[in-house]
Amino acid sequence: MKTYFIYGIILSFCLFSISCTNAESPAPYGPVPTENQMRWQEMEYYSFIHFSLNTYTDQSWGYGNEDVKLFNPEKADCRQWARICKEAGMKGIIITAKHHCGFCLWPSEYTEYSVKNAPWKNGKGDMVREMADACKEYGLKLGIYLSPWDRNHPDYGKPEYITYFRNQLTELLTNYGEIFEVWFDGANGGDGYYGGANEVRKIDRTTYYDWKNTYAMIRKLQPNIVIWNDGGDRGDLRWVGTEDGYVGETNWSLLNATGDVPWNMLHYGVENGNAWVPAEVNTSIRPEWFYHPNEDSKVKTVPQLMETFYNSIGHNGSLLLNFPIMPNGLIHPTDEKMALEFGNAVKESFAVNLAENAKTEASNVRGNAGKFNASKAVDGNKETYWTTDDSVTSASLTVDLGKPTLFNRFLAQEYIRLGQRVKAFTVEAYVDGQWKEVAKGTTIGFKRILRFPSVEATKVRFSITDSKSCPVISNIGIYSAPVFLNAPSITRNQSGDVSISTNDIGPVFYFTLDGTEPTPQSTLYNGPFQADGKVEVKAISYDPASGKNSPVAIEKFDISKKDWKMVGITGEKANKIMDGNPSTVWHQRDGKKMPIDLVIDLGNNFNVSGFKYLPDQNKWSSGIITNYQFSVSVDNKVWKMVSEGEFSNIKNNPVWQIRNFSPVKARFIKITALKNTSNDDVAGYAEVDVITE
Ligand code: FUL
Repeated sequence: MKTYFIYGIILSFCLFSISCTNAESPAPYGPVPTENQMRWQEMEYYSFIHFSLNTYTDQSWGYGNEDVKLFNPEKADCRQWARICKEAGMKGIIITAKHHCGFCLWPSEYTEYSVKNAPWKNGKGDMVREMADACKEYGLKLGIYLSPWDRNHPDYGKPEYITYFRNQLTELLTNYGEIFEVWFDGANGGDGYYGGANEVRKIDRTTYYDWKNTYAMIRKLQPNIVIWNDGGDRGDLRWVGTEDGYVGETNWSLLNATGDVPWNMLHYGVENGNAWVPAEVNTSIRPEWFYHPNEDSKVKTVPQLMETFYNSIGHNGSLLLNFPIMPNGLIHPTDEKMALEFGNAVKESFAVNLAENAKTEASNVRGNAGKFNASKAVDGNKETYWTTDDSVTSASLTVDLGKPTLFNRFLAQEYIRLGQRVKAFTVEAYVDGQWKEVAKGTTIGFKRILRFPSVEATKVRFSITDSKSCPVISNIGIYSAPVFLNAPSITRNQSGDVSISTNDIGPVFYFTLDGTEPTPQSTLYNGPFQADGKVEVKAISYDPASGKNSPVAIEKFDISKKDWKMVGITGEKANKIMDGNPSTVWHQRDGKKMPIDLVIDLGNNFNVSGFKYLPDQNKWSSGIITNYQFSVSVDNKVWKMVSEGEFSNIKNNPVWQIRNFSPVKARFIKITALKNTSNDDVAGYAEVDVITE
């Protein structure tokens, strides 16, 4: 009896000590975020402001010789920018203090190429100061974009430039209060003005800037900063490999501390990486980064921005959304409208968390301790979490909704201070007495949101099916979000047939051809229709079930392409460049050497005042033209060159390249490809078009 008693005491002691061990917080697993990264991660959503001399020259990248006198934004108002960002739900603003052209928005002591020599405010203005003041007033954080590449500076490419670059960084990181993020663009080296040298300057991106010492200086001046750097030493944040507004569905906040970072690592992170480098998704509210008037009808709509939201913040990334500033110094009213409507749409979508404080149950709770039980994932406190015993890497948590409840979104957050762990999970709904899988995902990280068709259920089961170590879940959310219909896409083929389509299921389309806004009383689309020649098509999607319609899609078509012929080229395939379909491409790769001409007979004489080129949408494809000449002729004998230059940033942002010039009579057009992104002898075209008077 006595022996049993002693055994009993020993056993209780063992059980007690096991439960004590297990009731301790899990040890961190793998790399974890720094305090600076944590603060940044919680910001989630902030903006970019692109404003420079490019705004006045309709360019994407300035060459460095643009006249400072162009910079005169008579209505410039950083308070307008800050107000819009604040009202849109953003937490900070990163301003292009200096873009690749080298022009400085602040009166830098180290160059004459700045606002101090511009007519704006008689050279007394400082846009970075005004931005800093406006951010302060609206409770926003300030970030700085300082392009390492400087196409104006005579010393670029030489060691002296590094001193100049650091002097400028010091000015910006010393004189404008706390800076939350500094942004170093990946475009580095190439041709430029360089103080009049007009030459190509190549640098080694890995060594030229001596990032190690530059970083040390930055951290000394701004201890709370995060560094974004594409291509240099590993920064605190990473690019996601596209400017189109999405990061991988699988998204590890990890990279290797050293070595190259190929596209798949940028996009998905590295599962077993040894450094915490989370993803920042940067994209513009318009196709381009700087303001171009021809994009006024191309501002992203609420459904497009919601898509971006789910593919960035909903994929464990942050969202850095750009506003291009107009030449007058303001954000365009359409951009403001879309940003504010988007902010409201996000608020509306996540207004009610149906899981908050609901009854929960977990298949395993660490040490059976109350402080780690399932309720901690629905208590609205980001510092508490549900976690399991160390040996458990698959576990489930059930939320009892109490009554049949409709929902279509599931949100989960890991307590990332202890590392990112979850590798796979499922979401099931309890419908008619049975569990039905409604969604599944891979990584979670700081925040993961899954979308699925609305389902009505009494319970929801969140099952982690694979995890690197015991899962640590700080929050889950269940929502019923409104569905936003996408504006339809409008295309026209070479025969002049217009088609309207969407990826959404169920809607019908209404359209107009007279410039008026389409409504459900406009013409119903019954299939492709003829609308040849110059015409503007406006269309909406309409969902008869909900009575809701989409934003308006607008497409302006120029002259008919029915009589267009390629000169000197036979074969059907070449017609892909005028079939109105952006996903079909034709390449000239038959042994020709650059420069490679493409000549088109328009069939008649026209007053041509511009041309448009859409590159292959696959950025890894060869044949994406970067440098071009455009010529016209009435007889295919005497040619006049009317435009030449570069398609800047075309690889990362493969949007329509539009060039305007003074109207000129032409029947034949010639695009001469001088160079492409892969430096070989291939010229590719998804679409080519002209602009006529
Ligand atoms: C790119 C740049 O080259 C663009 O001009 C823009 O600033 C964008 C944010 O980054 O790589």
